[in-house]
Amino acid sequence: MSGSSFNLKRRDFLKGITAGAAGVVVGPSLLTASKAMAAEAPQWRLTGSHWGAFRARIENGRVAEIKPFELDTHPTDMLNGMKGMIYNPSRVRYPMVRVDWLKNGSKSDTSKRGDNRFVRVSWDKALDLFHSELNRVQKTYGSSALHAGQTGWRSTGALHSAGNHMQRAIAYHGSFTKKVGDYSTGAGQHILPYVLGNSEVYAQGTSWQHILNETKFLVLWANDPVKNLQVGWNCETHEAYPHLDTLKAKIASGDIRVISIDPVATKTQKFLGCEQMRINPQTDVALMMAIAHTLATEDLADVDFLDEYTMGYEKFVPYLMGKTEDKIEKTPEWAAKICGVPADDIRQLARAMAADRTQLMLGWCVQRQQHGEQPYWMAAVLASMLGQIGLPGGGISYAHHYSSIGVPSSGAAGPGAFPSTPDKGYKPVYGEKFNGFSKVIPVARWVDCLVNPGETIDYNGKKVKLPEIKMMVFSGNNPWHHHQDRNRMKQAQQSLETVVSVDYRWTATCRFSDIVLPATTPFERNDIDVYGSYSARGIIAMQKLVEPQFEAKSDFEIFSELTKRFGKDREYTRGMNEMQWLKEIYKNCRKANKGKFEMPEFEKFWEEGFVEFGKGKPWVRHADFREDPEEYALGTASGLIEIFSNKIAKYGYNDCKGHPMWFEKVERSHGGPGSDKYPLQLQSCHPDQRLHSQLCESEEYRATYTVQGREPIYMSPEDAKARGIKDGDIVRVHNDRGQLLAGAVVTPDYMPGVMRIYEGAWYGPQDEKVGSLDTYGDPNTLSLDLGASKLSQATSAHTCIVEVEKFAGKAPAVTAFGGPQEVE
Ligand code: PGD
Ligand code: PGD
Ligand code: 6MO
Repeated sequence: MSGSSFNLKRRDFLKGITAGAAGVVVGPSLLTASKAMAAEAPQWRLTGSHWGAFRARIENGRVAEIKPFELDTHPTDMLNGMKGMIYNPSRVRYPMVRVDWLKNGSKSDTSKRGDNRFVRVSWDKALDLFHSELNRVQKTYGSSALHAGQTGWRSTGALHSAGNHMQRAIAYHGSFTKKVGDYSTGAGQHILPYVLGNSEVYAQGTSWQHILNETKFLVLWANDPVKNLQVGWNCETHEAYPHLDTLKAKIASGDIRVISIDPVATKTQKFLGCEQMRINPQTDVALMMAIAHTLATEDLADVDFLDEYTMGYEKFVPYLMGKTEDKIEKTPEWAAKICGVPADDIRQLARAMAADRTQLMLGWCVQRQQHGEQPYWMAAVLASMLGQIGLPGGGISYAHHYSSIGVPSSGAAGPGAFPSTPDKGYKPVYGEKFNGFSKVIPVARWVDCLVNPGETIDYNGKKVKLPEIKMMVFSGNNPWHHHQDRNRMKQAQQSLETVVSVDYRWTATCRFSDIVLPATTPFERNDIDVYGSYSARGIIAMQKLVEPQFEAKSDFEIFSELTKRFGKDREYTRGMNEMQWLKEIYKNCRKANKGKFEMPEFEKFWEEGFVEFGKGKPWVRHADFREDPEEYALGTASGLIEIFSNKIAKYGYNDCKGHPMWFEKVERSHGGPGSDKYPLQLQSCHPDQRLHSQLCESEEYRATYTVQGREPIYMSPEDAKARGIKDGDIVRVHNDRGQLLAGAVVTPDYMPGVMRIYEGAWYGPQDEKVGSLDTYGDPNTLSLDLGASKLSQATSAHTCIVEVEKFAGKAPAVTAFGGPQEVE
């Protein structure tokens, strides 16, 4: 893969670090890895991260240099931002309390929350305040008023998983509102169990080897793996990239055809040099319907497959043919008007899919939209009509862009995480008191709880009564990045009496909190992690690189200290310290792998830093089901692929019915609702040079992509010209929900009517007032906060239209970075 300044060949790297260490054999074995390590100067330490494993040279107690781990043949450019993660002006240095909250506690003026004025306090004081607030909320309102259930992309490492510490510790004190689902795949993970019997989005997929050998036509649908495989949920290996290199070569030699269906020329499309089909945003279901129409009317559908492996096709066809409620036949001509793809191109695409071995590969962005369930369900219907599900290199996958899915699993067990729940038989200080409210809410509906407490909503066949929340605790997640519609949440969060945040960077979440506690980065503590979230290629030691900065403590320490305050610290820690936990975790992992995978004693492992398990065998998703649909029935109601779901039909929802359908969105560009006022779709895709909001604080690295110090907004030359905007200008982007400043990047990669600001850009409001201008460019200042449907209640972040103009006058300073204003 090109474009990475860390694109070192493993062999070159080893040559570099082992100079003078004659006799080191280069090969991917445990022995080699450990010898290479032993040969290094002692100040080099190994660690792992979402961005991959790397070695750091420590000089005078500071990280001086970083080099990718030698097994990583395709390290990400983001390693260039690692040092800046530790050393930057946005670090949370000390425990801090918001000025007015320190004076008035839970009766503070919450409209001032966000003014970013804080007082430094001691750890003891901060934890006492935290503890007394937990007591007060449990006593006054009960468990329903405390929400400590929001989780997110905490750092890697089995022991120091931040969300687990928060939840386990607080559960020893009392119960609290929890969440179900996540922001990544909310709509997908709810619909696919009805359709394919599994969430699919987090399941291992058909191995790349089969795809490269058997697939003739690969359809990347809203999918940018070259960008999105740079990070992983656990320590990332980047093992999928060599397969993408082979794919590129096979496209060049004409062995395989690849098309990217996307409004944007993606990093993947440009790397592979494959075809692109531009599509109007949010209209994929229309295109899919028209493909299905062509397959059905041209006798290209695999009726034998539909007969044997699916149910409900006969109930879907009348809808396709316009014989049911909407009376619209879903012809390519009908679809062309909505999705912008010419009717003949749609027909040709359908024919090409039916002609040979075809693999559909969906990304996740199309389901982070209103009615996000529909494209996922409809894609499964298309794959069923093509009849190749369960064949090597055929069928459908929903996750080949994520954490190296498609690289076979070694089969080894990884280290188990520090538990997120208390141990069996525990007795919390406060008993459960939910006052008739639901104990669990759909993850993206927590702001709705603040706006409409007590309201009952539909969710996945059930009713949820939204709790009245008075206190929230955040750790290992950043809601003032991840949630939608800043001004709505700013207003709503005023109803909270107390907000506690634990983080190592002064994010907007910290700014909008009352008590802020400084955590360590993953590089300031010892940990252990699986190398390869799905491939389980090995186990890596995360050796502490530097001492905790300023007054930071690990989450383990912070919550140990908290639990001490209510006499549960021994239960919480099980009487073990950091190293004892690591040994215990390792011991259990070794036991699980006994007889199958060799693992040395802990001390040897810790010294060497790595155990390698080897590569797994290639595998085909759904092959067993194809071979014997009775023996290997899917987990759906019928055991078959459900083109029609009786269960969903019975829920009687108006926004997700018995089979996939085209639903118009509340707002949509390209002639859709609202586009007369706000004609531009604003995508907020996942950043190429960050993990969400992580690394945005890394100053020098951020400077490699900002425009006049602002987050870039990418736009087409046509849209820019029509508005008198030039590359490099500061622009104001706005809609009825908010306004922000960003820096224009004009590029033909974007089709007219489509813009993008990457999610995770830090929110930097001019002040705490609702509606104030965001000075840096957080796209969630503008996004819509609406449940995708009554089925999933997932985020609809990508249902968002805006207008943009050149910013006139002197742009206000960026307020997003640099921490709080410290008040004596
Ligand atoms: P991160 O920025 O990774 O985002 O949302 P998420 O909240 O997970 O936040 C993780 C936080 O944990 C950071 O502030 C980091 O500093 C902190 N942290 C890391 N390690 C530690 C630790 O050891 N201890 C403590 N205490 N804190 C730690 C991600 C979410 O955003 C996701 S997954 C998706 S898919 C969504 N995507 C979109 C989108 O596509 N478009 C929009 N508009 N919005 C989205 N939001 C969602
Ligand atoms: P995105 O890049 O947001 O990634 O994975 P996801 O697949 O959601 O979107 C993929 C593509 O969808 C983009 O090319 C976009 O143009 C296209 N798209 C958007 N709207 C439409 C549409 O209406 N129709 C069609 N056809 N295409 C559309 C996200 C995944 O990435 C997640 S959830 C996480 S948590 C991880 N996050 C990161 C990250 O923050 N940074 C990097 N580098 N990598 C990640 N990988 C993971
Ligand atoms: Mo995600």
